[in-house]
Amino acid sequence: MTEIPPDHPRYLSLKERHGIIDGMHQKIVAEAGLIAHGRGEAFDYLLGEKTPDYALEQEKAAVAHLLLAKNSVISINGNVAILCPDSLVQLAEETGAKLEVNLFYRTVEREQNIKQILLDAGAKEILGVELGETAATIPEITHNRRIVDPEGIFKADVVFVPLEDGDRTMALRKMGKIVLCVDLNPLSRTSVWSNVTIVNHVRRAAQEMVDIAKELKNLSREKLSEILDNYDNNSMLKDSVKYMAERLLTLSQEKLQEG
Ligand code: PTJ
Repeated sequence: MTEIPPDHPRYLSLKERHGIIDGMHQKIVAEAGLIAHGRGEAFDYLLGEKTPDYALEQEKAAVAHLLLAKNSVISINGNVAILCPDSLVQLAEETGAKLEVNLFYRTVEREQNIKQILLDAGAKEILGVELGETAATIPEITHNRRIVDPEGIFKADVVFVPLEDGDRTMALRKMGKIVLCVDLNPLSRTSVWSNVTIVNHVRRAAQEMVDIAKELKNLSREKLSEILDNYDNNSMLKDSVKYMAERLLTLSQEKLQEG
């Protein structure tokens, strides 16, 4: 593993980048996962690599959905298995959600490696691995993400898809499910199609959601529903875009004056 000096100004970001690269060599992250991560980094630069206030509101709404669900599932891919396995396992525990491995670039080796990471992080049950003939499929999708666990995503009412590509979100919505996502790109198809989109880095979002779940889990169903009463994903996405646009302008004024 490449050593990053802890005093490097972008220590955390570089450490994470190398974690993703190592994850690819260990057959956890897909090769395309590196490209996806780079795209995420560019958007996170616009957030100043910090959680904005609007994201906390999005995270609260997502947690409320998870707590209100009859049957919720957190979908795990290669990138999130490297970036935040502990937080996602804790979030499942705090909200009663199941964990399911669901991969775009599906191989049995990657499924097993990701399952092991989740077990090491304390998970007890992991769905979606080596499904073979027991697999269910999501209608309308032709790629590998269509393969789902009949006991997991297939029958869930709420599905949390941290870091996703667009078509499955659309297909899950068409199946009548509530979809929650984390995506640093507020204009991606996943972002636009989800019921609740969290525009934040998945590592920060997952950790913050664990803390929020600890706070909210003792609320009544009425109080949890109130959080969602006036929630409008489209308007929250507009807030996210506005935040990024304003930060880009401020940043460019600062940086360009420096030179
Ligand atoms: O592990 P697999 O086989 O399931 O494959 C996973 C990847 C990520 C390769 C696959 O889902 C994919 O190709 O995703 P996309 O279409 O590149 O979309 C990824 C989205 O996540 C993009 O909109 C990125 O901006 C966003 N993103 C990337 N890194 C982060 C992120 N959002 C939040 N936090 C991040 N760290």
